[in-house]
Amino acid sequence: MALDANSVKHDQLKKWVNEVAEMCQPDAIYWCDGSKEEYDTLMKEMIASGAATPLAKRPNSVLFRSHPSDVARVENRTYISTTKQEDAGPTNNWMAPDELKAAMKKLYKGCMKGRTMYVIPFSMGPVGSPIAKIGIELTDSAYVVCNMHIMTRVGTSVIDVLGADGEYIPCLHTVGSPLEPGQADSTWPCAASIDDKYISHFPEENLIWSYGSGYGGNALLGKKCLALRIASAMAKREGWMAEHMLILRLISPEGKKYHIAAAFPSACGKTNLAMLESTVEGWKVECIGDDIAWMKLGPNGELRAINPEAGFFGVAPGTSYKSNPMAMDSIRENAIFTNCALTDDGNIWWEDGDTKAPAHLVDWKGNDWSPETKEAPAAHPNARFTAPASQCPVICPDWEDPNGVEIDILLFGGRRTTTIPLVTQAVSWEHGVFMGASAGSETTAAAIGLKAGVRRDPFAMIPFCGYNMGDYIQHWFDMGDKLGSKAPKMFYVNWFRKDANGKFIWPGFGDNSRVLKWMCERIEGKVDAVETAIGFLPKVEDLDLSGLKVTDEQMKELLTVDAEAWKAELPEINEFFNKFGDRYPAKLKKEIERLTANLSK
Ligand code: GTP
Ligand code: SPV
Ligand code: MN
Repeated sequence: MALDANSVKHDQLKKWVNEVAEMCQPDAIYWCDGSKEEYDTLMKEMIASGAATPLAKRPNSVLFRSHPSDVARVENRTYISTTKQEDAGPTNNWMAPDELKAAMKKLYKGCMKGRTMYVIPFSMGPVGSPIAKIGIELTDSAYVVCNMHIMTRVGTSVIDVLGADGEYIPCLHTVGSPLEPGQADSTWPCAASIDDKYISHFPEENLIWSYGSGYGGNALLGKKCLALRIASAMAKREGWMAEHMLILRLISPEGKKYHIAAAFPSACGKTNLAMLESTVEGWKVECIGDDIAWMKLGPNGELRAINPEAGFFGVAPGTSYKSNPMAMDSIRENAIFTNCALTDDGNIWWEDGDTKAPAHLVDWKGNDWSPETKEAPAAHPNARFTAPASQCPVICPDWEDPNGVEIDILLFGGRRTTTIPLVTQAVSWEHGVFMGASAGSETTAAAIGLKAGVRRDPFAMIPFCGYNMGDYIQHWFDMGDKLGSKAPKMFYVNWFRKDANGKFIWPGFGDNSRVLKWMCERIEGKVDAVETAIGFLPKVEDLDLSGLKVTDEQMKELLTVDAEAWKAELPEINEFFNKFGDRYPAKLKKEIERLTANLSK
């Protein structure tokens, strides 16, 4: 076990590892080989220390409980550090690289005392494939190592691909909780104060520095930090796209394959849609990815997408055999659960799952919990499961194809109780970019400290864009120019409309297949649509609603354009776009002017 550091030929990498070790002063350095033996050994140690609880009901699976202050991404502590502030843009936190590095170096000094520093060689995308990017994460968290084993491709083969001078993205992470000699560790070490946490990106040098958090995207640096923030900046420079999108294959009863990529904000339904079980007879979904898509022009000018990840880091609450059976089957074994509740017989439990709460649980904070005396949910709303994508029963046979799949349909969306119809088709690429750019969503528990209410979240990328958002939107227009007639068709969806009693109007989940089917029929030219001020809406008779209990009134509510509500929203969209200043794309301005004129016709 462990990779022999002496076998590493990459001198620059070894130099960087030694420099970090000098600064952070770990007790030991361990090079990860990515083996099962390594995973099992680390997990055994964490079980022995009390950090992890084995689950009798799920083979090779464990539960972790985080510190109550460390439960999700921290957007207000996330930085895009470019030489010029305008290159980070109005939607990102910014600090000058020198200043940010100086502040963080103070914190990094001696931060790994009493701990082991793990060197994790990982690949985003299949190892050795031309589209893959290699990262090296240095971390003092064994929890991070085990999660990275599942979420990325970790191992000796990555070091082999790097050779003596291959390119990699350095990712430095620490929980920021050094131990004095003899000091007992806590079960979830992290920085004591949220103001000491930093999730920093230096896109001009492809560098990531993270300090103080052990949770999700703050700590598993291949995911949001590398595959979205750093990759989006690389993609802009190199003419491709790194997007917060699921990828799925939809197969029609005739066997025709359609590929869909969809951008919904965090906790707004990507994992669910990605592995949906269709309720329309004969239609089938295969999952390619549930969170991130890297998309490039293919040899024939088409848009091709790959999933750079190897696992799912999914929202647990709400997941059930009714809502997402394929996710439930993916987490039967070999899974890591974080901040779920624990049952007396050694299983995990969360709100809106398959079973009612039993009389006794241990909640995510480790306290006794019962439905009678409860003061708060037993599972944290951002409780998560980590599971290998290969365990998903409907994983697409081509999910690891380095050539990716050709995207036919791009979807945007968000969580909106009012105003936004069930589905709208863009009338052009430019209009579709406007739809994506103006997307708004009610905030969720996936990030700490967000105000409740609707926020603008262009392409679900507001927390993940590694450069100026105005330039990012322009990049979408530019990609449309390159794609020309090969451009995928674009749609906007909203599964989350509520009625006066606060109940979801649309059944959602598997029944979203009915909307996907309509999209395929649209792109085949099989069905007409109603042209409205905001785009094409379905004729209700063209939606396959067989066997569904929705009333005509409800469908009408889901499919009408509320012009007054839209008009009321325009000032807010304008205010948001105006922040782009001299980076405000002219084509975007033209689209909002067109919508404004349409709405007052
Ligand atoms: P991240 O991993 O944070 O990026 O989230 P995600 O976009 O993958 O969201 P996910 O699919 O995990 O869904 C988040 C929550 O939304 C869960 O509680 C789901 O049960 C709920 N949800 C997903 N799809 C639907 C739907 O069609 N209708 C309704 N009402 N809820 C949904
Ligand atoms: C998200 O918040 O969009 C996630 C979870 O996918 S995390 O990896 O923590 O960012
Ligand atoms: Mn996500």
